[in-house]
Amino acid sequence: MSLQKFLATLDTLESEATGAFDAAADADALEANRVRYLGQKSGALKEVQQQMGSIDKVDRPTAGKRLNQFKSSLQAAFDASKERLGGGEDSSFDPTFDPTLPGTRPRVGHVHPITQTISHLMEIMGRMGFEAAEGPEVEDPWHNFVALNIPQDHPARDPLDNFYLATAATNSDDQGGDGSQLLRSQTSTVQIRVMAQNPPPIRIISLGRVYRPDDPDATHFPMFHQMEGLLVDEHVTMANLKTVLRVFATNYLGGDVPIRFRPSFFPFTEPSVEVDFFWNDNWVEFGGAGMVDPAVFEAVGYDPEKVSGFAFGLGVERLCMRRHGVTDIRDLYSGDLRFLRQF
Ligand code: FA5
Repeated sequence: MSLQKFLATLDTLESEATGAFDAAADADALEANRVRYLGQKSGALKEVQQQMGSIDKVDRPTAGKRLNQFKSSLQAAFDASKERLGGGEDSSFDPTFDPTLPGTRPRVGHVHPITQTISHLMEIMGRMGFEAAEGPEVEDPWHNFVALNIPQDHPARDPLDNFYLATAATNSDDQGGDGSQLLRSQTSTVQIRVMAQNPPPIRIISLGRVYRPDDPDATHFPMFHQMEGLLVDEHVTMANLKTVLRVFATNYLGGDVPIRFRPSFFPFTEPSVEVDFFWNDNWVEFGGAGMVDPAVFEAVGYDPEKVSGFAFGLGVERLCMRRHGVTDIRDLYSGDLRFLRQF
């Protein structure tokens, strides 16, 4: 076929096809025109593409260029017509759809209330200069008991009061241990780890999970979190401990929160106290505290004649519950999204 004839054919077909697309009155007419002009099997475009083969080689670049324009022109006419008819054959337009109504907001997950509480506690204590420290949840008896002045025959070491593991300890700092391992029952283990590796002064908090075979009830859970605090320096007194806890409680619970110490006993502090906060017209117990026992300083290589210090351990769940009015600790671990979404 001569180039002139080919170009003339395209001109005629182009005006015919674009006219037909423009005139299509509905989706069916548009589809019929699409098949006639753009159809893959026997459409007009396919036909002229085949005619390219009969054009003289020297004329093929010119013919090819015009063929591309022709193709784009038909496609543009089809697209414009499709849009005019509201999406052509794919139209799924719902006439009842009201774009001005508010949409359905997708639910986004959020941080668990205990994790939120931990961040909050770290922030408050951080402002008082306490740095966060961490220790392992699987411990050896030296860190969980011996260095904390809890001797072999102490009832706190009873297998019925701890989760001992069937595997043997492999850590090199299990001093004189019998190779047994347990899930730590208190974050006081971190006191030992920090002091064994750092000289005084020390000012740390440690927030983490601890495990005890307690029957779950409204205030007890077998896995819970503690906030351990430790401050060691020269001339540290109980008055410093009381001030730090009072500032902490006032910041966390809001308003002025007085502190009450009740005499108690922990093998690793002397004297030892239970800590109560006065809040919402009640004295509420939050944890234990005291002055670090000289035996603990000796276990980690500190000189008890030169330094003194205080330590405290508060229940994180109980703090979170007080602040948010949660009455049952089990709600925090139920996984019930209706409960968790409130935080
Ligand atoms: C201790 O664990 C000491 N290590 C605290 C301490 C640290 C004393 C440093 C002195 C110096 P106690 O066993 O009382 O103490 O636990 C502290 C707090 O943990 C309790 O007051 C309570 O708030 C919380 N707690 C204890 N057992 C549970 C449990 N089963 N479920 C939830 N919270 C608990």
